[in-house]
Amino acid sequence: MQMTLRWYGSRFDTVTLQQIRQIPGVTGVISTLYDTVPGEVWALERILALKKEVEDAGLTLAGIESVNVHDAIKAGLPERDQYIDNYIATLENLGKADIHLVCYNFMPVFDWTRTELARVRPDGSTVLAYTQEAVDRLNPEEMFSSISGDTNGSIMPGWEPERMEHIKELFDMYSTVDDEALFANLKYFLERIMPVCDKYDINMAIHPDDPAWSVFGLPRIIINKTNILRMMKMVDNPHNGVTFCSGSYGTNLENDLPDMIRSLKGRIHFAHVRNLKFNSPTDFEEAAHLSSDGTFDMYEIMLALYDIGFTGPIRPDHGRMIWGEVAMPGYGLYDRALGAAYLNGLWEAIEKSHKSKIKL
Ligand SMILES: [Mn+2]
Repeated sequence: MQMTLRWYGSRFDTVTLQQIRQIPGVTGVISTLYDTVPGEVWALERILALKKEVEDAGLTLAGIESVNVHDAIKAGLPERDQYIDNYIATLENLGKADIHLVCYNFMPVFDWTRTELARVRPDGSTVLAYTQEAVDRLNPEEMFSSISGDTNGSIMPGWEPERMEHIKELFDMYSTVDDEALFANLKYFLERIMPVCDKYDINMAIHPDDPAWSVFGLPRIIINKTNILRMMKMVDNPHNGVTFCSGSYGTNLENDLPDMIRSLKGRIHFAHVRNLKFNSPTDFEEAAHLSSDGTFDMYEIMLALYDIGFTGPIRPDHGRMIWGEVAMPGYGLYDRALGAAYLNGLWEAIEKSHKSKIKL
């Protein structure tokens, strides 16, 4: 595996590449052209400039998170072919820039959903949190305004104000799309992009829906083992793969995370590893990465990744806000650096104990 950190680019991120370079064992970043909009073709020059900036700082650009998919593609509208052509053109440019990993999601309207961006934990840190009861009390328009005051001045990925202004239209667009239609639209998209992925060896890594169930009545499909295996089978190409995000699949306590990882051998191209603390099955908050601070056994998650021979980029996921840092919620430096060091430690121990067993 290669340990990385997500980085939004020098114009948008409070964390610098120089700081990331000093986290022991972090050798790359996962980045994006944050000011592009879904459906836009990414210019090769801009991709190469991003890559050069990262490499000049002594890091590698390990992949893109995300190239967002236009709603016309997800909703299966007649104009989707034009947007898929644009997506292919972006992939072509990424391939020419020698980039081989693209994370994306197929969630209608909202990306991830949280009801609080700064819940205070007993140690005084603040974290993102979710309560189903709070979602049930809100309508979607209120959802955006209820969290937009807590973003520390950042634009949250998937929650761009321009997009949220059109939220009613977005809901109308998906009014006839159920889970089956969404699966069919995803299949259509993947079948069209696989040739360019084959040509440039680009691994597409779908990010799970978060939380892993329907929110506001919208369809959600990338939520559990059954559905993700169905997706792998429906377009059976190794370039059709997965971002295994423990914090997103883990929102549903019925998902057995190590078992899911083992069932996806060869198809996990990217891993997001973080912990959640459940207060009830429908109320959770983002804990520190350490197993004992949350609900998940992080050792078992890393062991499963080791067992399947995972070699792709991995990153700590959302961190807590600690030590007075002011940053995009979930994306400060300090707690993600602690997360990276901890995950590296688990990996080293697993690797060495495995090798010592072989010697015996
Ligand atoms: Mn994730």
